[in-house]
Amino acid sequence: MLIKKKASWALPESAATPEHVYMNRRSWLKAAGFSGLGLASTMMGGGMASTALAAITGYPALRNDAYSLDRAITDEEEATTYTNFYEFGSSKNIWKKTRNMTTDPWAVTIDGLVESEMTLDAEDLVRQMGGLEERLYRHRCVEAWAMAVPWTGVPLAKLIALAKPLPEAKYLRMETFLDPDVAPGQKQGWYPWPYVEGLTIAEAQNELAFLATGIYGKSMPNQNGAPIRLVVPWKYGFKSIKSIVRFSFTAEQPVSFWQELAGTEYGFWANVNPTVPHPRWPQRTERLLGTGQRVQTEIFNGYGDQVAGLYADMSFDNNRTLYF
Ligand SMILES: Nc1nc2c(c(=O)[nH]1)N[C@H]1C(S)=C(S)[C@@H](COP(=O)(O)O)O[C@H]1N2
Ligand SMILES: [Mo]
Repeated sequence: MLIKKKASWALPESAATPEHVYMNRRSWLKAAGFSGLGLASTMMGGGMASTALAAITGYPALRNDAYSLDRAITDEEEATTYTNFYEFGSSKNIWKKTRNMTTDPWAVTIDGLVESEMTLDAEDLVRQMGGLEERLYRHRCVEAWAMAVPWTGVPLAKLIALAKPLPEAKYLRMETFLDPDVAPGQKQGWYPWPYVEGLTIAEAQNELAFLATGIYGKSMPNQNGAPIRLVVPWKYGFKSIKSIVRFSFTAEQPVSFWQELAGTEYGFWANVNPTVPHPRWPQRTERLLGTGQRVQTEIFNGYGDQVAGLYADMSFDNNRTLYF
């Protein structure tokens, strides 16, 4: 059939849809087992289809204004090109090396002391946990650099509700993928791969604990921990484990990656505290990425109102390991 005038619906989808919606629609179609132009162009015929698909993937998500910042949002390019991801090397400039990582599909296992053990695709998990929201959070690396970014994701408490931990479960242990062919850093045998992190169940249920699937209103770039990573903004950045494949509920306190490597420098708790120096450098101030500015570091990274109660029974002054 001869098409005389190209109708708007015959435009390539990328021209008719904002980039982030288009990209996510494609990944949704792929996850749902659909491929090829035929279906995509049929579905984009009506406004309904694009609305429905955008609602499933959820970008850009509505911002939850309960989490506001007292500082400017970090430049996007800065936050997505200056990253810590030791699986791909120990430098901050590894973002290009993460391109070989395939994050769709992505199997996530929930196991251990739970009523409902399960393995499911990350996208499915997110759908089961409910809708995405955006939050502005600070991030403070133990190396004394900091940023402020819009994360998109789901409260971690929703994963706990889904898993239904047994009464004996006291901790949540999280693990990153292990695949040295994709992540050359994992060929370096002196590191205790895979990357592991942990929280108490109470910490994991705190309103601030967040599972992020996106940043800056788009799905997560590989280098920032696609497709799903933890964000716990009151703790030093190394607790915010990237590219998670397993959530295990345990009775014993998990030993985290950095703790196993250097327990006197990086402990289980790792709550941000300017008054307790790291054994090799002070923590009083932090450098704001991309600005040249240095500002005071705050206790719990400024989130004391939300989290100080978690540690009320613990003696911080007498136990450095509450920080490192
Ligand atoms: N799997 C994994 N997760 C990780 C890391 C890592 O090397 N591997 N680095 C951590 C550290 S030290 C920091 S500061 C943050 C950095 O997150 P960003 O690169 O998105 O800023 O990720 C954390 N999560
Ligand atoms: Mo870090």
